[in-house]
Amino acid sequence: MKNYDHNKIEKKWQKEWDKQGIYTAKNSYTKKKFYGLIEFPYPSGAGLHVGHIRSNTAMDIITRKRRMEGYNVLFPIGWDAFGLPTENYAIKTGKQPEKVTKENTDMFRKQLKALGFGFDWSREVNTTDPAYYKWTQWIFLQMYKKGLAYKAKSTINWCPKDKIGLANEEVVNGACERCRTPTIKKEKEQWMLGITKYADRLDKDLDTVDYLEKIKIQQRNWIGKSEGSEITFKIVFTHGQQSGFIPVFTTRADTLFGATYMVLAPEHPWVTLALDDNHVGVLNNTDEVRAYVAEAKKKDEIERTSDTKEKTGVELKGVKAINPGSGEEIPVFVADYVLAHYGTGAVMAVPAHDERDFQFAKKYNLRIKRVIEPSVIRTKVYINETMNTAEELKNIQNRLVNFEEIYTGTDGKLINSEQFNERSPEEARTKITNDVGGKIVTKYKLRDWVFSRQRYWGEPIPIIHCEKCGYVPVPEKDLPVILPKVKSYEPTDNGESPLATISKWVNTTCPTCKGKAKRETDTMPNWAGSSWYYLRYTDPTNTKEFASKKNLDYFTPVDWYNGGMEHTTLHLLYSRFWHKFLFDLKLVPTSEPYMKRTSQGMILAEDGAKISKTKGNGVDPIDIVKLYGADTLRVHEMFMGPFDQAVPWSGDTIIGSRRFLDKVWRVYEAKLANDFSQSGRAISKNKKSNSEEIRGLEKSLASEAQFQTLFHKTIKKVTEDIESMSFNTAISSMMVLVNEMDKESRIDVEDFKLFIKILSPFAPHIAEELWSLLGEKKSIHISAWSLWDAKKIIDDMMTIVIQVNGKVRGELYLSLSTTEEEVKIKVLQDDRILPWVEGKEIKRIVYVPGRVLNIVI
Ligand code: ANZ
Ligand code: ZN
Repeated sequence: MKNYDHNKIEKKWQKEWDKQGIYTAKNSYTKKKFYGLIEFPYPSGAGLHVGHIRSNTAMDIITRKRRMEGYNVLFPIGWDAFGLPTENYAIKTGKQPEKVTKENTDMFRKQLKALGFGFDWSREVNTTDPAYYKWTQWIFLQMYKKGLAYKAKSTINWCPKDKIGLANEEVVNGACERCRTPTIKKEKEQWMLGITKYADRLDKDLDTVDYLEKIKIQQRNWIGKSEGSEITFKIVFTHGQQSGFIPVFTTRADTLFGATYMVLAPEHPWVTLALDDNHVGVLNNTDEVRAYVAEAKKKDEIERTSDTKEKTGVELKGVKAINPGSGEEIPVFVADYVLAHYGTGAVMAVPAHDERDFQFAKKYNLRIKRVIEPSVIRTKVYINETMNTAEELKNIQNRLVNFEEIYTGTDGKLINSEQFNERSPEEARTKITNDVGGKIVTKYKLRDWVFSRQRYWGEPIPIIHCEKCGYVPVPEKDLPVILPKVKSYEPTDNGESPLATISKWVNTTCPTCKGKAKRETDTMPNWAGSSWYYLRYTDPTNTKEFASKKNLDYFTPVDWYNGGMEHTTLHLLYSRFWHKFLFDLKLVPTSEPYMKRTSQGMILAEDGAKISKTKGNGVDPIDIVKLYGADTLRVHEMFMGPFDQAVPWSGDTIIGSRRFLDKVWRVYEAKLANDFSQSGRAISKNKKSNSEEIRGLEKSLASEAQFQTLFHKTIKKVTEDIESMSFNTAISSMMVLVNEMDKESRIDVEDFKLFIKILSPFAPHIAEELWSLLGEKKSIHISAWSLWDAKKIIDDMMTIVIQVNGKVRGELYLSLSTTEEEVKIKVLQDDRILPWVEGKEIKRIVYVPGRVLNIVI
């Protein structure tokens, strides 16, 4: 008997697949296509760990199934290789980032190949390849031409250690996401991308795609669409003289009459103006306000808006606002819980109906005026009458107590609001907005995207600064603007990119006036290259366009994209934005890039901690491949737990997955290997006595039917489970089946082939080996997917357990239509039962239909 030698088998087939190019997507244009995508990896120096390959394995399984279903499959891979870790490594070692990237991608490629993923390696892309980033720069220029890329002064989060500007999302709890140093705010001219122009479509078009609900929710929250009103308040000096107008953004215009003070963000232009030297005397407490504003600017947004943090603020003494509803004069505060960049940076505070305003009002002793009467109070009597449990009563009472202080709901009617009294909040919202000359507006939390870094290892921004002409885009024929070699990768002390020190590169001539000019030295953020890479895969070597229309029309959109939840709000949103922009230029055929998006749970370290390079708690997949085989690792990855949930890596239980494959091998060896070569069918050859033979045959016919049912049910289950990404249950059902096969005396070779086909996406090497041992010449991975026989799935047999005086003495496998009488006769004739009842008086026979027959003697 031959052993299952994974090392030999896996290497052999990987070579063979490469040679035959079975995973190469064909530019066939007519065949139905399937584009399966995973997030391309960042090739770090640490290599892949077992956590990285969960997503790959899942999409590999899905694309293998699609290939067998007759699709022309595109399942590409590449490298998202610009970014900080490589650059920081270059700074430390002086090694060129290109060299480091090459070494790392070579290592990653080797690892991925050893796992037997069916990637189309002929379409490999690398974001740091000038032939690739030429087109990243080109797309940037198209955005520039449309006014979507612009330079603006903005306060950025600055990491003093990395000397880098960070996007908001790269700041975690007030510290740099990478090095954990607390960030500070810094004013800097930055390139920005106008993603907010697409906010509405990015939100709305989520309705048209099949994303996991939690992904849609996260995207919607990030975009933060909010419909409300803009209402303008008059500002007056204490002595009554008018000073100007300040608009506020509110989602609750119905509560206008309850606005008892106004709050401005510390960065609000009005505050800045009041504090400047030309406006001395506008405020009576300039110093106090100035100090508060300076303090607030140090804090980050999360800290400022945290629910648990005590709200602070300072009154702007010397000015008042006029509530346009009630006409009342109300105080104006500056407080850091109001954000400068949301809405209008100013709010009307309604402490009776807003939680934050309520806390603030309590603290500073401000007037609380109720303008909404909750409907629950009015139904109090009714509730009391129908109340039946003490708990319910208590619940209601609690709510009533809360209402006395603050009510944030919208179920009720207006009070203390003059002509609007008795109206519902819903209705009052528009009525009040119109009455005070406000307007209904939609606001978004989303901000424009800070698109420059002052670092080396990124795409140079293709812009030239001319003394006369201002910003001039690099002519398209001069693309790519190649990253020049530098001596030191260290950012300069004033925070400029190291590119700024290479005067030969920086100094250039203006494409427009031929005068003296300088190149932009900022580079793009690491999200640039990944914003369109899935388009390049369709046509990766095109030198005339980022991809041909023909290929884009055929291969896009991506049919199924799987990736991490951590990329939901950044990469996913950014790439949808770029895609929509390209769609508007008619350069891609659809307005959404990805039809379907799913997400895997994380694989944690064995102790449940996050796998991280610094902790060194990652397991190298190659070690597992050597010991148990890639197929075992793949099965184990998918078997460890539900795909969408986090699971700790388990090195001990991997042996279970290996045993499963061992058993598959053994079934082949024991029941198919010998006979196959002679007759193509395995036949049981054991010599048996006649009666034994007959009973055996009867039994085997019965169990054969039972087996067939299980067999076809398994095909169905695996087929469906792959679609719902329930890989773990697909595997466990195959395990059950293989256990049954192990017990069967014979296995039909065609059945076995159907089985290894459904196993093949999970364990492609062993399946291929067995397939070829069974005489097949073409790869199993391009054979047709197994279909189940619906007729065989209907279970029309029953198993009757036979007991004598309550003790199990055997069982019978009978057609469901067998009557009680027939069952009794069969049992009493059965020679397993006869010895127990012969010569005894049968007192009773108790039959539980379809299950048990008990003979009482
Ligand atoms: C008065 C009011 C009364 C409000 C009430 C709420 C409840 P969303 O839904 O997130 O859009 N707001 C407006 N601009 C703000 C800013 N720059 N910083 C902090 N808060 C701001 O929230 C909109 C509500 O958040 C607005 O409606 C405003 O408070 C506040 F019973 O106005 B509201
Ligand atoms: Zn010029």
